[in-house]
Amino acid sequence: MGISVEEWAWSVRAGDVRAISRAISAVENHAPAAEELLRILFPFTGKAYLSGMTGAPGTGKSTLVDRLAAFYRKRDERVGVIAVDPTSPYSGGAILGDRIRMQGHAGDDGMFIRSMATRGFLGGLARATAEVALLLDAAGKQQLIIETVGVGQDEIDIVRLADCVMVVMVPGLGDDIQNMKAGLMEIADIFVLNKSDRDGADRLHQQLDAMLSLVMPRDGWHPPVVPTVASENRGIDVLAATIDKFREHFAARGERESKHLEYWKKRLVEMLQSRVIDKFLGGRAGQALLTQLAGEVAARRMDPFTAVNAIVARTEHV
Ligand SMILES: Nc1nc2c(ncn2[C@@H]2O[C@H](COP(=O)(O)OP(=O)(O)OP(=O)(O)O)[C@@H](O)[C@H]2O)c(=O)[nH]1
Ligand SMILES: [Mg+2]
Repeated sequence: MGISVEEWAWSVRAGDVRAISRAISAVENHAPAAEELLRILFPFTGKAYLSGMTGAPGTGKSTLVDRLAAFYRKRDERVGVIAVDPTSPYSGGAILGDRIRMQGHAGDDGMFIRSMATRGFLGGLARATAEVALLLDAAGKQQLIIETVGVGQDEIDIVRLADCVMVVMVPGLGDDIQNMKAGLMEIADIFVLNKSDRDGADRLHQQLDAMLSLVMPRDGWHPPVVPTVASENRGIDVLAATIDKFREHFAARGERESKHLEYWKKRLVEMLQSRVIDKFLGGRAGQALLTQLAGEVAARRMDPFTAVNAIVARTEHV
């Protein structure tokens, strides 16, 4: 393709769907051009509001995201959706579902939906997701929504990136709150009680309220519980209003800035780590050296400190 990275970046900023899609693929593949592209685009980011939607498989996250996105579109806001792990076993490959969703928004260039599979990302899924969010931010999307199944540390890392974290719960899914991953409980800014048309919704609501009343408010914010029936588009307006309220609450207290500061501290260290590892252990020779030294250490023929010194020394006279 005969265009410069500058031109490419310009097309992304203009919201060109093909340019954005190509940029996302470049980021996913860790293509050399991706870094340059992100560098050019970075000054134009930082405007989007990022919401994360997580929860157990099949709780209705995609349906919620879809309805919320439609709600924002009605408010005339440009929306980007990143669906991570679209292949959860529950729905047997929601990529199909995402295609159907996309069709529902076909022809609407204020809406961009992208699915990302969870396996095989160089430098980790959280890195790729964060960079895709930057791209969509630069492309002028005002509301970004990330959907991820709340199962592992990877997913928690992803939603941590969000300005507002929503944890979706449903009645009848072993509705003991104790079953919930403690890590998820802690990061929730808003609890969405979806499928509240089902039996047990009231009980779960009471349980959540009781549990939350024991939790100290974080920075003056008590995570509220918002009942929804996503499949019938019920409660979405209240959910959107609650997100707005949270956004205002934190903007007023400067919390968003300090959250971003913490985030970038962590990100810069991660980037430095991968740069350093590349430098010292990059390429086939680096990997061979690592294997050889690890063998020496495992066999107790060398201590690990000497091994690390040997790795560093090798690069010093390259
Ligand atoms: N009864 C009821 N069903 C719902 C509601 N919201 C979503 N569903 C249904 O629940 C099923 C799962 O919905 P999804 O939106 O795919 O759930 P998900 O959490 O994205 O699923 P995964 O991405 O596979 O983890 C679908 O059949 C939805 O139609 C609701 O509020 N009430
Ligand atoms: Mg889904």
